[in-house]
Amino acid sequence: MISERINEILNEQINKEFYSGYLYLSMSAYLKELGLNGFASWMKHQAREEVEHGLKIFDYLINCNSFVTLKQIRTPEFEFQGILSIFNNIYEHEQCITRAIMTVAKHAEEECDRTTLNFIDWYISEQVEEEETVKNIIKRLELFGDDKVALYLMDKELAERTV
Ligand code: OFO
Repeated sequence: MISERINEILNEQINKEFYSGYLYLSMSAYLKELGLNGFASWMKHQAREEVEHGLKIFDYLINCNSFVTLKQIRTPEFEFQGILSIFNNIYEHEQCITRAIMTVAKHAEEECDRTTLNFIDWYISEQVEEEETVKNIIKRLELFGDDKVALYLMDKELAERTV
């Protein structure tokens, strides 16, 4: 059985993951409007992944006989300033999520809650991967984002992402 405090922060984390999904879906719609279908599709996959992250925590709480308290998901941004600013936003957002995951780990450590520590390890690795992926896209956009042909090729490449 996990503590009340861990239970509460994990419930908050479900909300954060679902919000991430909502935000990325909103970005996907914007990218589609710009005609960047590959980027839009990549972002939609990203949104799905976030929902999966939330569901994984949901299942963990249920398996631990803990309480699931679903909170309201806030409205995501829907006005953006171009593709580079979108990816910079994502990077900042993912850093926030990493800090939230580290907070879960910190509390679990304080409480010697090995089960939660073991569970949250997967998220720590996942965050490293997510930040790195987004940072790589930013670097490439900074290098040749103004070059329309390069952007077209990158859009084609991102369209290949599958679940
Ligand atoms: Fe769930 O990793 Fe992004 O937010």
